[in-house]
This record gives sequence, C-alpha cells and structure tokens, in this order.
Amino acid sequence: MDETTARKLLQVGQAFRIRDPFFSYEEILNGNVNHTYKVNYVSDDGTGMAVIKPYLVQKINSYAFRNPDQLMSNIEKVTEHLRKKWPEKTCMHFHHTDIGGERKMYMIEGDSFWRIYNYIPAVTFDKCEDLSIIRSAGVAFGDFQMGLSDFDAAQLFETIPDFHNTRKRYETLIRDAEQDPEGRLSEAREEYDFLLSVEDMACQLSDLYSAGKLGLRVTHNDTKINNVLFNKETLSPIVVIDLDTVMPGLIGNDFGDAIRFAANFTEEDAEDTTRTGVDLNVFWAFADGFLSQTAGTLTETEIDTLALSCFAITCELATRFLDDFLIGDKYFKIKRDGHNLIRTRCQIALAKDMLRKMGAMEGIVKSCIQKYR
Ligand code: GN1
Ligand code: MG
Repeated sequence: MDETTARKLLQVGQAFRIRDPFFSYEEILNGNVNHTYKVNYVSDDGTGMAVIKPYLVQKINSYAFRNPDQLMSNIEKVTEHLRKKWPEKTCMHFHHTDIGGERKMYMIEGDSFWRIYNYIPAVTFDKCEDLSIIRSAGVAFGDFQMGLSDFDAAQLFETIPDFHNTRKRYETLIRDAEQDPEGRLSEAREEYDFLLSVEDMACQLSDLYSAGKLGLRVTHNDTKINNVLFNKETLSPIVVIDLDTVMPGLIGNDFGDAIRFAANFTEEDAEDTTRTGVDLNVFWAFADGFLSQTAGTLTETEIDTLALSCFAITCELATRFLDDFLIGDKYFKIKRDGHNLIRTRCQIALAKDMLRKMGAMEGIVKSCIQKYR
C-alpha cells in the first residue's frame, strides 16, 4: 500500500462524509481509462464488533470525460430509472459530498475528479470457458438495453462527443497521422495502411445511421463482459456497471463491443497474435443471450448489421488505440512503451479473423433471431 495514495483516498473519503477509520485499499486494474480502488474502512456491525466495510472509489480521467456535472447527471438518471423499474434488483448507489451545504456526486481536485459508490460483492470475468456465463452476460446486456428502451434519450448529455462515430474516429486518426506529432507513424505504417484500406466497411454502421437507416437507442457503449457483476455462488448476473458512456447509440455497438472483448481467443492487448481471433462458440453463446432479450425489438437493418458491427467496433477501437499511440498516449492508460501499438495490432488481427468468419457470424445471428421471434 502506497502511503501517498492511501492519504489521498482517506481525504476523498472524508469529503464524501465517510467517518470510519481507514483500513486499506487495493487498486482494481481492469479499466483502461479511469483509476478504480476498493477502499476498506473499519466499521461497527451494530453489536460493537469491528467489520470491514468496503467502498469503490474512482478517479475519473478528465482528459476523456470533460464535464463531471453532465456525466454524473446521466448516471443518476439512468440508475434512478432502473431502480424504479426493477426495485428488487441490486443497483449502483453513489455517495454525495457535503461541502458548505452543497451536495454533489463528485469531488473536483486539481484537474481530475473523484466519486464513490457502494461496493457490491461479486465476481467478474474477462474471459470465460463456461459458455453459460457468457450467455448470461448477453442476457444482462440485452436486459439492460430493454430496461432503458422507455428512457427518454433527450435527458442524456453526450459525455464523450462522437464516441462511437467511426467516421469521425477515422478523421481524427488521419489528421493526427498527417501531423505525426511524436514522429511515430513510421513504426505503425502497416497498421495505419490496413485500417485505411477497410475504412468504408468499418464505417458502414455510422454511414447507415447518417443516412437515417439505423436508429438510436439508449445504449451502454462499453460492453466488456467484466462490466457485468455476477453472484459468487449462483453465477447469475447481478448488475451492469460502468455507466459513464450510457448515451444514445446503435445497438450494434453494444453487441459488437461485447463480442470484440469476450469472444477473442486472446487478451485485447496480446503481443503474440497468432491465436487472436473470434471463438465462434463464445460468439454464439453471447448472441443467444443478448438476442433472447432483444430479438423482438430489432429492425431488419439492425439484424443485418449485427455481425458487421463486431468488425466495425474492432476497427474503430484499433483507430483509437493507434491515434493515441501517435499523439503520445494521452487517453488510454499504458503499462509499457508501445502498449497502444500492441493493442492496435491485436485489434487488427481480430478484425482480420472477423472478416474470415463473417458468414458464420451472420448465420449464427439469423438462427438466434429465428429462435427468439
Ligand atoms: C476503455 O476503461 P474501460 O476498460 O472501461 C474505453 C472503451 C474501450 C476499452 C478498451 C470511456 O474502457 O471505449 O473499448 O477501454 N472507455 C472509454 O479496453 O473510452
Ligand atoms: Mg468503461
């Protein structure tokens, strides 16, 4: 435990009116943008016995999220909507500060901001051999989607403008590659050329949206399966977390991003990409769960582009990783030099395998649609 971090977390806890003695913290390392800590306090169980009471404390990346008021307003509205709809289910619960009588769901400090929410005991999975868990993750994201189907999207701010606008992501990449501020483009020439060669296919969903052929829903937009908390004993889903990017979006983004992450044979930043590719069994299990909840509401164009959406979001993320590499690693946390280029390469290897398997992925989507309609 690092003393400076512990002191900082203690100070943040005090701002959120946690008065118990600080005990310990551990950093939770699976986010690529924000910093997350499980912070343990000593509390009284009501009989005089000491118990450990954990909280989740997050330092939000203000380079990515520029407006904390809007971000937290979205999350508050969305959690409130789901709480009303599913009163029996576990829900995320944020703590408030009380600074000079002003209650806020975040605390600004220098150029970053912090928030605290309830710790929900659970397990999460990055990868999982058990296909019933993958299917459950699909059910959870499908259910989340349906839970917000009657939420008024006009109430939401765009927390990151053009977050899944693949065309805009390409424009940014091309602009930054032309400027090449860190002189890194030569190292990434092959990757850059590949991404440009598939630009039109990768942007098909964005283009269909611009042409009015795909509609917006309220989507999660960051559907890594480790954003589903599971009950440790029963392994059933408890709640979907990480609501920072809940915004109007395309349903294919949620489906595609979940596949991109969960169905890859390797980690998303594998250096050795010889095994990188889509595990069609995982694809099937996730699709089956997701479509069991959503099939009835999908338009024909949404169905026809679900398999393609996996390729689109994978290329989009590759452009984001590559762009961040070119501008000097400003957005994503990196663990080593060249990490963003390694991530780019892995996403490209995955996208190439998706091209090979596109027919099979489309077939699986169709068979699930038939099953659930
Ligand atoms: C970021 O930090 P995390 O893991 O929740 C990113 C996603 C990417 C993902 C790739 C707000 O998510 O869009 O798909 O990394 N989130 C944001 O690992 O940019
Ligand atoms: Mg996230």
